[in-house]
Amino acid sequence: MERFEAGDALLIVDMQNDFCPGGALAVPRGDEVVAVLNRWIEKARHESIPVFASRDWHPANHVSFKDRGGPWPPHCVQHTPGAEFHSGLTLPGEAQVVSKGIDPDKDSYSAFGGTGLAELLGDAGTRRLWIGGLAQDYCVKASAMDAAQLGIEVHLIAEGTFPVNIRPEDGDKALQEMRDAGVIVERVA
Ligand code: VGL
Ligand code: ZN
Repeated sequence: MERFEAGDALLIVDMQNDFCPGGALAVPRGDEVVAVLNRWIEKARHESIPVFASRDWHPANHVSFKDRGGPWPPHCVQHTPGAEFHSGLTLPGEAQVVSKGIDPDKDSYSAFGGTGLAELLGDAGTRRLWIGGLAQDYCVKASAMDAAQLGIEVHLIAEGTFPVNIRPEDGDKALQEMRDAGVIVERVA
């Protein structure tokens, strides 16, 4: 595991039941990253590195749902069990949670979309951001690329994320797009 330093922050993206096996929009093996991310969370707490968590938090009539012509089955509907964080995830009480996709008529894959996350990271003095969670080819990718765009040095925790689309080329394509945007892909066991 890489070392944290002052100015680092950890972002856990959408580690919710609906994105795990058995959920409405399951990422294959999605639950396997919980143990990995818990180790990073524990290390962050130990070193007083701030922890942020995003959640997909849709109204029941969200525009990204198939019945409104969107690409996805209903998922992460506010206040339903599917929208809860995976019960094994050990988020500390002081973790700052941001919710996205709240507007029925707008979607945001990025944890930065209308959440104030950029300001929260700025307030925390963030220079480097470590990112893991779900899904690698959607919300993790969009969040990592937005963070890089903000001038933050982004490190993707590669073993802490899986793509929803498991055609091999999709996960790899997402990794390549992130690399092209300046994201540092860390693969450390
Ligand atoms: C996500 C699809 C739809 C994600 C969210 O968190 O990656 N993917 N909504
Ligand atoms: Zn969504």
